[in-house]
Amino acid sequence: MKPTPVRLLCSDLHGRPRIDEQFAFSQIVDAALDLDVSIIAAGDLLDKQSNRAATITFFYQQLNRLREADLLFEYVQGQHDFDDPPWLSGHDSAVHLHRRTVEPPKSGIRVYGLDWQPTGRLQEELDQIPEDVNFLVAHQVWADWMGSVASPQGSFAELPGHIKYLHSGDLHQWKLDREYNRDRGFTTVLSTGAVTQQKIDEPAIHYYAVLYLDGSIVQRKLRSRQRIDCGLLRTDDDLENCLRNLADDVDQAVAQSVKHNLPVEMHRPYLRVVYSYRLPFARRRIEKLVGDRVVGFYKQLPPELADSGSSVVRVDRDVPSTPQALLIEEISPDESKLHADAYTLCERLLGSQNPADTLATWKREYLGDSVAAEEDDVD
Ligand SMILES: [Mn+2]
Repeated sequence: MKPTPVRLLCSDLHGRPRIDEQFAFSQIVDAALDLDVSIIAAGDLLDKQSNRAATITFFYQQLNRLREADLLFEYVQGQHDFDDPPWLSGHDSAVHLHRRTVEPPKSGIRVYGLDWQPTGRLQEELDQIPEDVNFLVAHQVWADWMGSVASPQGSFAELPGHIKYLHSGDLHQWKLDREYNRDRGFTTVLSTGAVTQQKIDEPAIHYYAVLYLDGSIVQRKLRSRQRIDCGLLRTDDDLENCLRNLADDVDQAVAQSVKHNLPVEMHRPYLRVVYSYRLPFARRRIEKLVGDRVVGFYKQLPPELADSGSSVVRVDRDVPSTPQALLIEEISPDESKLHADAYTLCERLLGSQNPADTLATWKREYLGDSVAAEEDDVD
C-alpha cells in the first residue's frame, strides 16, 4: 500500500514574465497532476503587487490545468503579491486560505491560512486560530530563522500548541525543523524556499514538498538553471585559478542543462563573481573568456570589505546544511532505478515523524508479497 499524498506544498513562486519562474511553476503543476493532489502555496506567488497581464495569464493557464483535474490551488499572500481582493481571486480553483479552515478529506489535517502580518498583528491573529486547526500556512520572517539578518515579526515559541505543522513562506531556502511551540510541545516547521533564484546569493537548488497521510513531508527537487560560483577572488592567483577552470565549468553547466531538459533559454548558467578592488580587470578578463555564454553577476569589493577578513563577506559555495540537502548531493535519483529507490527510502525516513511505520510501509510497497509471505511463514 503506497502512502497517500495529501497536498503538494510550495512557496515564493515570484511569478513574472520570465522563463525560470514559469518553468518552475509548470513543474509544480505537473507534479500535482501526477500525484492527484491540490497545492498549498505560502505566499509571494507573484513577484509584484502591480502585475503585467502576461504574468496573470500564465498563472491562470496553470490554474486551468489544475481545474481540469478537479484540483485546487490553496494559498496565502506575502508582501510581494499582497492586494485586496487578491490577484488570484478571479479564478475559481484558487482558494484564499486567509482566516479560513479547510480539511483535505479523511486526512485528519485541518489547514488554516494567514496572509503576511506585521509584528503585533501576527500575535493577535495567532490567538484567534480555531483550536481544532493543526496546520498553519503563513508568510513571515521568523526570528528563529532570520533574526540576525532581518527584523522578524514573530517566533516559533509563539505558536499555539495545537499547531502541529507550520508551512511558511518568505525564507528563500529549504528548512524542515521541529521547534518548541508556546505550550512546550513540538511543531514541525517547514520552509520549502523559493522556486527560483531571486538574488544571486540565494541557494541555486530549489524544492517543493509532498505531505503524506502518515504526516511525513518529503522534499522534491525542481529542475533549475545552473549556477557557477567563482568564490571570492582576492588575489591574482585566485583569478588565474578561476580563469583556468571557467570554460570547462560553463561547458559542464550547459551539459547539465541539456541533460535535465531545461528550456533552451535556461541553458545559460548564472555566474557569480565577487572580486577585490585589487583586481580591477577581473570582470573584463572573465567576460572576455565566457562572453554571453553566462548570465554574469559581478561585484567588486571596496577596500573596507575586501581587506576585512572573510567574516563580513561570506561567499560560501552551497554547503549542504540539512540531511535532505546532503542526500540529494550524494544520491542522484535520476541515475538509475536503484539510485531512485535508495533516494526515495532515505528521503521518506528523513521526513518522517514515525520512521518505523514509514519503513514498514516502504517494505510492503517495494518488497511486496515476498515480505508478507515470509511473515506468514514465521507464524
Ligand atoms: Mn519571497
